[in-house]
Formats: sequence, structure tokens, C-alpha cells
Amino acid sequence: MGSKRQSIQSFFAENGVSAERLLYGRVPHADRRGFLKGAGLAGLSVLLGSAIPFQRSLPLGLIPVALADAEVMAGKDGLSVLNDRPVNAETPPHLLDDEVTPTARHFIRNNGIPPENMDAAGWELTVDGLVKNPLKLSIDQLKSDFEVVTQNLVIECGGNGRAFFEPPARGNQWTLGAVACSAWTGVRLADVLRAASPKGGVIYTAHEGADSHLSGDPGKFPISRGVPIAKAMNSSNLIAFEQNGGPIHPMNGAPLRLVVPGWPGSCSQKWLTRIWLRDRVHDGAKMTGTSYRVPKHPVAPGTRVPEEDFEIIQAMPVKSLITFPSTGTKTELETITVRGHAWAGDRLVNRVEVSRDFGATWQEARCDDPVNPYAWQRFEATLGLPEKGYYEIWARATDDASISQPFAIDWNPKGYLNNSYHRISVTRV
Ligand SMILES: Nc1nc2c(c(=O)[nH]1)N[C@H]1C(S)=C(S)[C@@H](COP(=O)(O)O)O[C@H]1N2
Ligand SMILES: [Mo]
Repeated sequence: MGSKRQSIQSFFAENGVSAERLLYGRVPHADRRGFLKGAGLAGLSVLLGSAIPFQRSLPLGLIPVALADAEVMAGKDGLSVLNDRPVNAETPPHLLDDEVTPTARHFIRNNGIPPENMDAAGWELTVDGLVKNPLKLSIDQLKSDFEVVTQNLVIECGGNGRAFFEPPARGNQWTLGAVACSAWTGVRLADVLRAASPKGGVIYTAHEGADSHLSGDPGKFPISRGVPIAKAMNSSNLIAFEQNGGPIHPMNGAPLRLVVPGWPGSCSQKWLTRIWLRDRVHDGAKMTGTSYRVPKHPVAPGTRVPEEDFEIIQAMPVKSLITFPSTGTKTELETITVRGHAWAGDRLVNRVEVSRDFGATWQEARCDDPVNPYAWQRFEATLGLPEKGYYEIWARATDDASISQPFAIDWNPKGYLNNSYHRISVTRV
């Protein structure tokens, strides 16, 4: 399935004209601006099963999202499992419509084998390293010694959207659903670090969890990441012991996990057992080499980048997801109301726009403030569908530094940070 989708994509990338000849059986032609005309368009309409009212804006070589999705999501419901050892599963966008993502719909990204014992009663968190006052804390002590808070916080995997990279990037082929915004209850990471009294010279945290390496080697961690101390001290980071008012799901890190919103999900250690403070950038598993790193400067797709030219990913980029309606929707109405969420790493989303005509024109959506810092922001807009036929609705968010989502993927070798527009198909029948 995936390989078929990729082959269509690479075909388009290599040669839009011959790709369309293959798809539509004829040589299409484009006007001066590169928009699809004539026979190609007729073939495309047959394939989509309807006319395309905004055909004048449809660029030659653009793969209609309705065709791409049919292959990727066929026969799936609930979470789509990408991998079972380790377990990796994502959530289709239309199941992420809730303001607070239900526990059952929170994606799962495991790098190793989850611990067998997730018993809250005997759990112990160690805080040590470069601190004057090392701590060993039970979950009950965390609850009694520190202020307990609940926050809606976005966790997004750094590799969300990797499946759309061309040339492809190795790793889990996440499409759109390695993101969630659950309500997390816990204590502030900053409060706990302060209680341990960091020494001068601390620059980075290091996180450890109780899961084991796929090789079975007890001396190896599947993942152990950290963040600069300034990010760690942000008051939105939690050491969490509840998800959505109930226990944390076993696959989401029960009974204790970090939630470090706005940065790649990998910073949010699950099954948390230890945080230690260091006087250098942490060099644990998945901190080095090309893991969670991107080239320091933009590179052309397919470029071989030497390892020393990579840098650690910090905040995730601005992004939006259309969660209603689901792609492929058919309607008899002349208008359609769409909604979704937008988020922007360490920033706020200032504006969300939607387009019904392949990005030729954009309409501003209503965009709510987040309920708390690092929660995603609801947007909603009603668009006209002037005639019967095939439409795509595209969404584009802009953050408070005026940075918008790009149309094209900012390619990098490991397939991180894909924040290109989310596109859904809608047909007026
Ligand atoms: N201990 C541990 N923590 C971990 C991981 C892991 O494999 N082991 N995966 C990380 C990655 S890469 C992501 S994206 C998030 C995913 O959180 P979730 O599985 O609860 O959705 O957890 C992070 N924390
Ligand atoms: Mo991740």
C-alpha cells in the first residue's frame, strides 16, 4: 500500500507529464502558469468521479489527496498500527476532533519494550547528577510535596508526516496522526528540579525510563533524551501521573511520564525513573548521530548531509490538522463547515486560513486562544462549494512570529518536522 503511494508520488516528482499520462491515459497539457488543462483534466475528473469546479487553480503534477488517501487509509479504523515490535500506532485525523484527546485515541510511539511492572505503588523517581540535594521520590511524595496541576498539552512525534517525504525517509511511516492533546495531571518539572537544587554549570537534563532495549541488552536504553535547562524550567512541563483524569495508559507511559510540550515527543520520557542534570549536552540513546536532528541549513531533497552538519531539533514548527469532516466526505450542501486544531511549538498560533481552490485564495478561519499554554487551538470556518464536484480544503496556520506552514515539505534526511498543509477532499454531489 505504502509503496504504491510512494511510487505514484515519485513518479509525479520525476515527471508530472508522464505520470499523468499513466494515470489518465493521455498527455495532459498545462497553461503558461503550469495549471493542468484539457485531456489530463478530463481524465482526472473521471478518476475522481466528478467535475473539479476550481480546475483553473489545479497545478499540473499535484496528486489529488483523494487518490493518495484511498491507498494510505484503506480498511482502517481507530488507531492504525504501523509496527508491532516495537508498537507504533497513529490516529486518523477525524478521530482527533475532540478538544481533549481521549486516552483511547492517543497515539503510541515505542522505541523499545515497555516495562512489565507499571505498578504506581512501588514506583520511584530519582533526581540526581549535578544537584546539591539528590531526590528519591515515590508518586505519593510527588503528590504531597509539590503543587498538582492539570494542563492540556500537545505531544507530537518529531517524525509525524514522514510518510510524505520524497525521496522517502527511513523510520515509522507516520502520516498525520502522531499528535495528541490530552489533559495531563502531575507536578511541574521545574518545581521538582528546584527542590533538588541544581548546581552552577548545569546546562542539560537527561531522562531515563523503565522500558528495555529491543536487543534485550539490560545495559542499553531504547531512548534517553534531554533538553536544555532553560526549556526544562518552563512551567508547562509536567511529571505526570494521570491522563484525562484517569490512569495513564500503559502504552503512554504508566505510571509516571514527562510531558515536555512544544518539542519533539521524544523529550517526553515515558515510564520515567530518573532525571539527572548534566554540565554538557546529554549524549544518551537517540541524542546523537542523526536522531532527532536536522541539517543546520535547508537542503535539496535527497541530499547526503554529513553528520557534523546536523543540529538537535528544538521547538516543533507551526502546524494545523483538519479534524472535521473526514477526508472523502460527500455533501449535497452548498457550504461546508470545517474545523480542526492548530499548534506552534513554543509559540502561539495567530491565524488559521483555509482554501477551497488549491490555495489560489484563502479565507480566515475563527481561531480560539489555547485553554492553557501548549494546548492546541480550535479553528473553524465555513466555505462555499459553488458547484457540484471535487474540492480540496487546505488549512494553513501562522504563528506569532509570522511563520506559516509551507505547501512543500522542507525535506531532511530523517523525515522530521513535516508541517506542510493538511489537505482533505470534499465532493459536492
Ligand atoms: N521511555 C520511553 N519514552 C518515550 C519513548 C520510548 O520509546 N520510551 N518514545 C518517545 C517518543 S519518540 C514519542 S513521540 C513519545 C510518544 O508518546 P506516546 O507514545 O504516549 O504517544 O514518547 C516518547 N517517550
Ligand atoms: Mo517520536
